[in-house]
Amino acid sequence: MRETVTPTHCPYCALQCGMNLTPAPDGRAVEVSERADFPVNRGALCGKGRTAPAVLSSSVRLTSPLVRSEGGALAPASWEEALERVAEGLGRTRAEHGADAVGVFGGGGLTNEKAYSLGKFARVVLGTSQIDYNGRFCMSSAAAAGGRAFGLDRGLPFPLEDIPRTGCVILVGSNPAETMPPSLRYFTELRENGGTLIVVDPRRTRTAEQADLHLAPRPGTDLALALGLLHLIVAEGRTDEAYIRERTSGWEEARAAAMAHWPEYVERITGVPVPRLREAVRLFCAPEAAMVLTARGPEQQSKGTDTVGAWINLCLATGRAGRPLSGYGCLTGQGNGQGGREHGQKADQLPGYRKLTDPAARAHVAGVWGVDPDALPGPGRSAYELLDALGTDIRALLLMGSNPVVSAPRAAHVEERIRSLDFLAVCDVVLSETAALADVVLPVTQWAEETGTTTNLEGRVLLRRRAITPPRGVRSDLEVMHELAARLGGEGSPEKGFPTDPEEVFEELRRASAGGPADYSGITYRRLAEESGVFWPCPAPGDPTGGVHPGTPRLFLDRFATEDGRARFAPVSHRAAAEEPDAEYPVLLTTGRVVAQYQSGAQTRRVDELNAAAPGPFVELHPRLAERLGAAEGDPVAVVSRRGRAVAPARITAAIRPDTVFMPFHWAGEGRANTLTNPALDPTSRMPEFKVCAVRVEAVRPVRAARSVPAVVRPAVSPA
Ligand SMILES: Nc1nc2c(c(=O)[nH]1)N[C@H]1C(S)=C(S)[C@@H](COP(=O)(O)OP(=O)(O)OC[C@H]3O[C@@H](n4cnc5c(=O)[nH]c(N)nc54)[C@H](O)[C@@H]3O)O[C@H]1N2
Ligand SMILES: Nc1nc2c(c(=O)[nH]1)N[C@H]1C(S)=C(S)[C@@H](COP(=O)(O)OP(=O)(O)OC[C@H]3O[C@@H](n4cnc5c(=O)[nH]c(N)nc54)[C@H](O)[C@@H]3O)O[C@H]1N2
Ligand code: SF4
Ligand SMILES: [Mo]
Repeated sequence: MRETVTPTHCPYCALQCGMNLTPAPDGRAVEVSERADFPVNRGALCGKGRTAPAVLSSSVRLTSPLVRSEGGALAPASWEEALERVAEGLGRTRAEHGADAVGVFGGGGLTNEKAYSLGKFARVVLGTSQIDYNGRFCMSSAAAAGGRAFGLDRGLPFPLEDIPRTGCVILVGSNPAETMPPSLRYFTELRENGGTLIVVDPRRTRTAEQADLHLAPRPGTDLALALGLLHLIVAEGRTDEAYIRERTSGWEEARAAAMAHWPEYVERITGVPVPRLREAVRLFCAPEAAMVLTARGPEQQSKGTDTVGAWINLCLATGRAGRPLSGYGCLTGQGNGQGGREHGQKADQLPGYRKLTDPAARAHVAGVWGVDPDALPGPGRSAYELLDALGTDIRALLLMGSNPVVSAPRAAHVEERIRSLDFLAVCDVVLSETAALADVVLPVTQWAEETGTTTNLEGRVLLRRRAITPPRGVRSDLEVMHELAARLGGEGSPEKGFPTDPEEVFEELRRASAGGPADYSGITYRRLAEESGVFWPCPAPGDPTGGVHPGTPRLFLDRFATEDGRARFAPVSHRAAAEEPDAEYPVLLTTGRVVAQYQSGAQTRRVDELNAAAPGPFVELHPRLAERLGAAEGDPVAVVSRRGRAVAPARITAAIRPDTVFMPFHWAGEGRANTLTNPALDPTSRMPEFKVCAVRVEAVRPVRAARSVPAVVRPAVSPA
């Protein structure tokens, strides 16, 4: 047991707050203390980070592999037996139905080393094209739009420290007060410095409460809203013509599309009054510099890519991108939401943010992996499409770092697909709702028990360090892949290509990423241990005597990463959500998060303090809607969509639009929000429409008034 303090990072969200861990006397538990020297959070932590050590305790986690017996129950088994069963289950499916009948599903919480190894494992060991991950549900629309506009996608093209020094920030569908609390100070400081904050959210969230201006559009109408703002910018002569000429392309088409979106028309679609649109334009255009930041609100829509494109257009038309203290950014979500999307667990991707369809990329990565480029499969299905194909085209699945039974859209259907698999293997730290359906569950080590790198929402690569000894009986995800590669590889077994030492994996990742858009080749564990992270791209110095590359905190200042160096406007027009309210389903449902629970809740629902703060699901609804239903605070209400029915207590608040209800998605069972959500996919990013679907709301008991809402409620909302 070591008495030393280990500086590391939180296991949860993309802020990747720095924290210090000190082992408790038993050498297993750890205590969290402030790590003030890490610049992103300067010691501050939210309740999830502070209580994260609770999930390390062996009483809430898996410490033995589980194998499903003939009788159908999961029972403890040896590692040897469990690994054999997984190799047999995946191997037999591959032999009988072909490599593409084996699927792999990863997660944006996995370290870079794990994400990289998983992508390689799928393509080299299993030979399958069918790999994707939960990041598809997270920021894939922003990634697609960013790539299209700038030629390169990195969540934030600048560090968070730039926020307090800009003039205005529009925060679109982002609730950092609950989803990244320590980041709120950047927005507070912005306002203290005289800058302004605009929040766009159908709910008056804790974040919106801090804003100078809150716009509350109907869910699913952000595209129209952004077009309306651009219309006003043009009409009021606030465009930056010199910038448009010198640094962009595609303006004429984008301008024409925006001009077709009259403010009054946009008010009708969004419910945001024209004077508020004008006020937003004034606040955004007055200062020298400004930013637009999006999160899941506008992105998790069946038109998320175009919607983000429309918000980027605002930055481009006003000369607010690729200039100091200005730009568009996406606030990524999971701990390694950024790195997890760069190193090959996405269906169309190779490490270094390379494209699987690019012959040069295939040749480079195949060279690093020591395989024939022609042997690498092509792109596979996106996450929801992959889950939807389970039990039919895809008959066996290896899942690492996600809990889709709770978090996937149309979850009852996904659960049914998972149950219909011939074979399911899950690596997890706890028995998640998805792991409970597996044929084999492999218990793995977690953050404080292993070393690895993550890349936070700023593109800052960080080192998470092992602080304590894992409990007996668990192994790391890297060890699992090493063992499975040995068993499944056959002749010339490739297990040596799957090192169990994370630093060895990172050294290979450096080479694989070298020369790619997300170039990590100049980053080493040593540097990460000494610096507060390194921003990619960070190429290795060309000549051996050259100095180290400092990394790239700020992108695009000289040119964009497109071929001609210009940013591209997106020629986009408004279109409706996949499901609009009608007589049968007259209300809109949107979904999201609360501060004390994380994602599917697999980890945080095991922490007493967090459960006390957020004990279960709820339906947030406006007093007017509640009155119509005859529902009082805490009464169970049923929310019914074309996919199914969920029941949870009413939480009545004037902070939400009267035509909309909100449910957090952290819980399984009767209150599972994803029983209701619509898997309509964005045509480009394949992002499902988590943020809007049509529902009917019914009082379950006591029934004091009408049983359902009779007509579409469409107020001109003005909660600010
Ligand atoms: N406490 C907590 N923190 C987390 C997480 C967690 O599960 N719990 N998860 C992490 C992850 S992976 C992610 S991706 C981030 C997500 O971080 P956020 O994007 O901040 O979280 P959400 O609650 O999903 O959505 C943000 C807001 O979008 C609003 N919204 C809903 N529909 C619309 C719409 O149509 N338009 C607009 N403009 N807004 C809309 C919702 O009301 C909500 O307040 O959080 C990270 N941090
Ligand atoms: N309705 C609705 N649904 C949503 C969203 C929404 O806003 N609304 N948001 C979507 C978004 S943005 C996201 S990111 C997804 C997230 O949803 P999920 O993909 O389900 O994410 P988690 O709950 O974090 O699941 C991670 C699982 O991996 C385990 N785990 C943690 N660390 C490790 C590790 O190192 N190795 C292994 N093998 N396992 C590990 C955890 O215990 C947990 O069971 O949900 C999506 N679903
Ligand atoms: S804000 Fe995110 S990274 Fe920071 S302590 Fe909370 S969950 Fe962890
Ligand atoms: Mo996410």
